[in-house]
Amino acid sequence: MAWVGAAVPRQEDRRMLLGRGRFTDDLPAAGLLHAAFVRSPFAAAEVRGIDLSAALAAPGARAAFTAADLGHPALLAVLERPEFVPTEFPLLAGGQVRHVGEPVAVVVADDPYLAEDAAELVDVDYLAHPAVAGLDAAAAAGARPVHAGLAGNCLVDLTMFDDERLDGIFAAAPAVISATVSSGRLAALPLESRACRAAWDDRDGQVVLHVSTQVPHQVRSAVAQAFHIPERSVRVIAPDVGGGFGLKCVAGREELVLAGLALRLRRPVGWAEDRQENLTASFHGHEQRYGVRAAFGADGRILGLAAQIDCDVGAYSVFPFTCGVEPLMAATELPGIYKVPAYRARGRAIASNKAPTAPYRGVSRPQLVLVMERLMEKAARQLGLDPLAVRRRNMISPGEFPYTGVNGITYDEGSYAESLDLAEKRVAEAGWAADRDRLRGLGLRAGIGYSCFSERTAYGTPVMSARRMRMTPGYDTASVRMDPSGEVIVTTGTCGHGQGHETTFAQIVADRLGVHPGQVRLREGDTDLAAYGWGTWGSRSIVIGGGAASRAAGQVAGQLRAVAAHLLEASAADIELAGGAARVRGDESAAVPISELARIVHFQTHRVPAELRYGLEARASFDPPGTFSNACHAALVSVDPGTGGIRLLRYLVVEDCGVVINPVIVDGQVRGGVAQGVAAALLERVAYDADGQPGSATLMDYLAPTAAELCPVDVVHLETPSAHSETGAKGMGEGGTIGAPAAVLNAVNDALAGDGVAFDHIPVLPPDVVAALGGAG
Ligand code: MCN
Repeated sequence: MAWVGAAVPRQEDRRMLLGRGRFTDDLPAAGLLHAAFVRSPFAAAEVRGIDLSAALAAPGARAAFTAADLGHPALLAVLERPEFVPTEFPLLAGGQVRHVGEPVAVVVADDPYLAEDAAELVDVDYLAHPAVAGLDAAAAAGARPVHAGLAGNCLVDLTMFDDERLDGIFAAAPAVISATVSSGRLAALPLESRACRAAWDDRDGQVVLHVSTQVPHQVRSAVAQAFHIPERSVRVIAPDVGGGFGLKCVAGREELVLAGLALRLRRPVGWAEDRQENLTASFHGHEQRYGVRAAFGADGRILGLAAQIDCDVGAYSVFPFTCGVEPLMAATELPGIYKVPAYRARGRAIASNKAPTAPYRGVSRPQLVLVMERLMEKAARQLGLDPLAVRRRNMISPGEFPYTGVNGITYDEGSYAESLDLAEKRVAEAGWAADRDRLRGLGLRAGIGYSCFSERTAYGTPVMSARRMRMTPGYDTASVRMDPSGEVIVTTGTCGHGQGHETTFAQIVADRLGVHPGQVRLREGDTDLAAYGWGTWGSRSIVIGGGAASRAAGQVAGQLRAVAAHLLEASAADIELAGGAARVRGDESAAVPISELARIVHFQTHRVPAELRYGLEARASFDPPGTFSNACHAALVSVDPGTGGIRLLRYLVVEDCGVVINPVIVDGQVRGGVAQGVAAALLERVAYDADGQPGSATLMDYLAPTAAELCPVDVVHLETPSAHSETGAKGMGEGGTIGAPAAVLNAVNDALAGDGVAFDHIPVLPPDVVAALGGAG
């Protein structure tokens, strides 16, 4: 294996850095009309009438539509379980609006500015209602239902693993820790906000959508469902995508409306979301609250765990995942890497008059890791034990893998204890404790925090089917084709949007075929290229798409070996493919370039045995049971007791994602993820007031992290290959985001322990610190 494991520079960087990427809004604009959406200023209101006449008379305006004009197109995402209440997601709101920013009409004009001007002239007659804009307000008895008849605003209410022994365990336990742990609502904030171009193609009889998306096939399915047309009539293409972070792994209503406009107008129409729309009218995530009780033995061993998990999912259930994605993942995976003998969890999705939520990076794992890591710290404090020793006592240990937990999940081989040991060692060697003490000597508060966790990745159909989604994702497919010049084209159903797939997929395939990765081109993100594919989310791509590509490439390698064996008069078993040539093992003189084999197969077919004729091509699929990466994060922070300002000073990640395909890319993923997780802990918060009015509609209010708020992130690798993966790799694209909030919060709490202060919520903002210290600074 020459290329897997090598720090191959990212193939995609050159075009990105030269500004030659092809993002949706860069596509040629000849004849393009532009859409602007009319959005509700109210969080809850009845729409009593919409007058489009002034907008239609505006300069440059070409058309305008309400929901009724388009036939009330809507999506319905379904969990096939009685605890789920299906609700429609209208593309344009008809009778009711349910959050500020919800689109009620669309105007089409000659340019985006004229479209916005015309949209402002649309006269909407609203009758505003009181909004419900908080977990307690929404779930309160008598709260106004967000959807007619929705009792307690509860879209999902599921009790899982209801262990009858728990009450007895709590009654007898030496220590019982109770906590309420919560996390703020976040915006995924991709650099490229959502964008779409839609055009009708008469020749192919298709509406062609260029969309900035993570899931082209699911967007295609959504268009087909909303407009009652066959999937064949829709082609979705994701060009370069400037980040998604989960926000683009669901079907956006505006993109689908554009498909409707192209179907109706037979003219190309474009739309690019502005940042205000992105922050208020797109998708959010992570507004969760955990009420937990955990029983511990005197030695720090966890004896039982009970959790009530409430997720404020906003106004709608998103397609195709539904609003069940956060509570179901949280309730299933809460125990994490710890051996919990008895468990009960109730997970609820509560609707509110806020923007809907999507599976933001990490989904519920940053929160459930936060909960477990807070419990470990609290138990240690109450029992007078070392917090790392308590973790060690409870975590799944070497020799216990594969381990099936109380939640029914089987964890494949990991390095939970080793990663903690190594992190502790590195922290000691680097003198973090001395740094902390020096800062304390200066009058600052300073602390060190850890988090230990696993990241379930590559959710295949065997795992996803347990959720009972009507559309059950999981598998993926790939095809590998060698052209007559010996160059390779790989197509998959995954859809990279910043992860460097073009490079890492090429590394895997290059090794299988014995060619250079530069000879391998990856084509993702086009529904006409792959039969079906589930896109990129859940850190699935390298295990599932890469696994399928590896299998398909293996088949093409077999074809190449057979042709070479025939030409070299050797046995196929003796042929090795490496360095661009097929060689007979042990005979340096017997070799033929792979490009020559490709030329012969295509252009001198008569020289090839009948069964090997007509191209070098194979297709394969892969559908694993899933695999667990793991990591230990450590953070050193200082806290200024006067201003409440928290600074991140040092950060260490010891991570294990099995076989590392490309260390540069993995390190980049880890560092980006840590930045996002630190921001969730210390900076970012989508704010709403009690009337459901957004208070963070610009980047002056929604504080994204910059280099100034971060510090260098040291990354160390352990490699425990997965038996469930073709390449031994495990997914890792969310790990940085999952581990950082807990490590940072534990560090802040360590800093403030002497003041008797401990926070169980994120983000912890300077006013929280100042208030908790009560003016101590
Ligand atoms: N990789 C590797 N070796 C491994 C594991 C992964 O070299 N053992 C490489 C992969 O080849 C791939 C990258 O690391 O190039 C991430 O791989 P993987 O873990 O399979 O995750 P996905 O490619 O499926 O990406 C999804 C994940 C998710 S869920 C979110 S959200 C996310 C993320 O990736 N959003 C991102 N990383 C992002 N990075 C960028 N720049 N932008 C986003 O929106």
